[in-house]
Amino acid sequence: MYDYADMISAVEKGRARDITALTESALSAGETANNILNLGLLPGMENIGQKFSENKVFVPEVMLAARTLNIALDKIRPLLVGEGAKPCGKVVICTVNGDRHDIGKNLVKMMLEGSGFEVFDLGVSVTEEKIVSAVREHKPDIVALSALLTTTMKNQAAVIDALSAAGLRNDVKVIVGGAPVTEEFAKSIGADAYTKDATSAAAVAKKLVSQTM
Ligand code: B1M
Repeated sequence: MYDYADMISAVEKGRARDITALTESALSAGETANNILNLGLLPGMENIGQKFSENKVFVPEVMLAARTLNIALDKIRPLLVGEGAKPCGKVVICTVNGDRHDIGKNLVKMMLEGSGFEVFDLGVSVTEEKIVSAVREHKPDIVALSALLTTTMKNQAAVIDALSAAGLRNDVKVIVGGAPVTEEFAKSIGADAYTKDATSAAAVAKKLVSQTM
């Protein structure tokens, strides 16, 4: 059993300069990208998240941890997403307006790419107007919206309203997710699907696309 203690601690303490070597060492030891993500990186983020909610650490420490995790994600990305099948659809993805959390969104993006989608990533804190214009430009099958704050969940609804107002709602499926988002909330705002994690987001996206074909 591989010992992930150093990797967990490197993420938690935001030791960005150590994370590449630790990730490489886990890969050389034969660990899979999934194990590295689920046993090394995410537990480190959970630890710092717990301390953050107890006011034991503050935004700068959490930002360093997030940066460290993102460096490792970049490293394991090709392994996590695999070879990628031929494009099976297009997705516009972002974190909604007012919300700057991007780790979950980046994971969803990776899984979608790994499932063969062409993904247009608009980034974080993206306004409804920008999303509408990206839908006009890229003509995606799916718009994927992430929200991590209870105060920004409502902006997923605002995107759906903006798509309707622009006459584009029937052209795309909208999937929503993020820690505070629930199935019930997704239904209440008229989203086509809610998924709890990145893997199920990719599976649901495939299903939605196959239904429209
Ligand atoms: Co923030 N933050 N944060 N934060 N932060 C939370 C979310 C919080 C729960 C922490 C806490 O208090 N316990 C809390 C929200 C409380 C609430 O709304 N109820 C919070 C707060 C309050 C804030 C600030 C307001 C703090 C402040 O400034 N006082 C501020 C807001 C800034 C803003 O966005 N405008 C803020 C800032 C930050 C940092 C910048 C420091 C940093 C983000 C860095 C970054 O993302 N680059 C940060 C972080 C890292 C967190 C925690 C610790 C970790 C989030 C994370 O990345 N988790 C978080 C506490 C926690 O969640 N334990 C917290 C790992 C990631 C893989 O999980 O994003 O949930 P997650 O994604 C999951 C699923 O949700 C799902 O798939 C992923 C797993 O496979 N998923 C989708 C996500 N999007 C999806 C979309 C889909 C489908 C599934 O379909 C489209």
